[in-house]
Amino acid sequence: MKLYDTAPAPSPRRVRMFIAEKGIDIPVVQVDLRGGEHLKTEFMKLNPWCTVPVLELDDGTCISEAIACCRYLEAAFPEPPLMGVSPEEQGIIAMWEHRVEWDGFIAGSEVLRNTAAGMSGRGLTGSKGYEQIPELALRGKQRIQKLYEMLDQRFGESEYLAGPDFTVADITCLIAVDFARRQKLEIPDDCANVKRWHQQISQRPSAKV
Ligand SMILES: N[C@@H](CCC(=O)N[C@@H](CS)C(=O)NCC(=O)O)C(=O)O
Repeated sequence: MKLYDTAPAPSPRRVRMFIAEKGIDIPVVQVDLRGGEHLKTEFMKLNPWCTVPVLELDDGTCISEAIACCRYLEAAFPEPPLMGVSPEEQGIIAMWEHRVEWDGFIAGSEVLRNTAAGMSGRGLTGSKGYEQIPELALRGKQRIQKLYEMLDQRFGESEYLAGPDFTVADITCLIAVDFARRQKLEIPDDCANVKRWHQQISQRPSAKV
């Protein structure tokens, strides 16, 4: 098995962190996004959506989409469980994970992809180039402020995002928050609960891979 990764990019970090929490070792292949390697025919054979991460299994089967890579790894390496065990846990964790992917990751992507000079003509991922829409970046910033409000309320009532245990929802949330912070959308000073959670999760060894 191998993981196609790009070290500074947030989406593959979700899978690296998941792998580290599982305590497994999977060889990594770096993909040069800046150099456009992901848009070349060779990479498109692995993932026609032209994104990292991609998990390539030993028989050549390729799984793209960060959460799908995690889903495969959870089934192949069940311990420790990061996606819940009981049907209720699995549903609740998936709900929170999806919420922060949508409200955090997608909002952060709207900001980055519609402002970065290096992403001109790359408003969305994939083989078709889309122009940037500056209004989407403004909306993305508003969405991140709303995310922080929602998270502060949640971490006031729950130690981890999906309940009493660390799960994949915390992984997605940490990386969405770090992605926003990289774009100068810092955790607001009045969000003490988010700061508490962020400091705690950032100290896990898996947060540093
Ligand atoms: N929904 C996808 C998003 C993957 C994604 O957007 N990856 C970025 C790196 S964080 C990428 O490959 N970008 C290529 C590009 O900018 O064209 C997932 O969860 O894997």
